[in-house]
Amino acid sequence: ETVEERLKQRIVDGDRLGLDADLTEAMGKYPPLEIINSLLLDGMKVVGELFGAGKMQLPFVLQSAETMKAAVAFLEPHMEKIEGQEKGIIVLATVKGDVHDIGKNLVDIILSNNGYKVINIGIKQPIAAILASARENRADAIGMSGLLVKSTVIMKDNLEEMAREGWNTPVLLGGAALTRAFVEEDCVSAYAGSGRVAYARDAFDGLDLMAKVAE
Ligand code: B1M
Repeated sequence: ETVEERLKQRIVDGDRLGLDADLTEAMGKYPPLEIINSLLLDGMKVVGELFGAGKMQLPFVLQSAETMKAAVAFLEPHMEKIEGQEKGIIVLATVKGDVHDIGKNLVDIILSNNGYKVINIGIKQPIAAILASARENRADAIGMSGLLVKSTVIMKDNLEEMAREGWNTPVLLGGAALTRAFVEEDCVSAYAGSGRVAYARDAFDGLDLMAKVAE
């Protein structure tokens, strides 16, 4: 078995024993972000498929998620960082009712490593908490993440609330249940006339969008 196969399988199995040694070996071949994007996330995709098909139970999904988090924590100090002046401030949250945070935390790492200040306020955040943090930190952008289908509806509600309150801060939306069409049609019209709403397919997309927003 190659190190690539082993790492992917570790995510599927939630197997952390010896994880660091495999990650160290993989770092001899790939940069840390590539290990995450092309090896570890492949394993997570399999977990999602097995779970969706009823072939994997929730406690095992949790083990996979914990393994993913341990791997990211191990790799993070080895990632390239752009130091220097702060390019902009973003408040990042997983929306109300949603606990999924692996994607959000990857966005945090990638933005932080690229010169942005990220205020990551965590999971299950109601819009009031997100806005309070944005106000307090004078955020240049707000990022909302959510993986459940119901989270997409909450994002749209959040934008309506923001429009009602007269906000015009740009908003980035991301997470597996979203589609570009939903963001560009429903969400953009919910925030109509107020500010920009953009769909981030992945964390790098989030970085590109943040660069545009903070210009
Ligand atoms: Co859950 N879960 N889960 N889960 N889980 C999904 C999302 C699901 C699709 C699985 C499935 O059925 N196949 C399904 C949702 C179905 C739906 O809504 N229609 C589901 C379900 C049903 C549930 C529960 C309801 C199960 C239950 O309790 N019966 C429950 C929900 C609890 C709740 O939220 N209230 C639940 C719980 C869990 C765990 C706790 C066990 C665990 C999460 C642990 C954690 O995050 N700390 C978990 C996991 C791991 C998953 C899957 C398998 C993997 C998610 C993940 O971490 N992916 C997931 C299957 C799937 O997504 N297909 C699933 C890796 C991550 C890096 O990707 O977050 O998409 P993602 O992030 C990407 C992009 O989307 C983007 O960048 C990232 C990197 O490319 N991105 C952004 C994300 N946010 C962004 C924000 C940005 C920019 C980009 O800017 C703001």
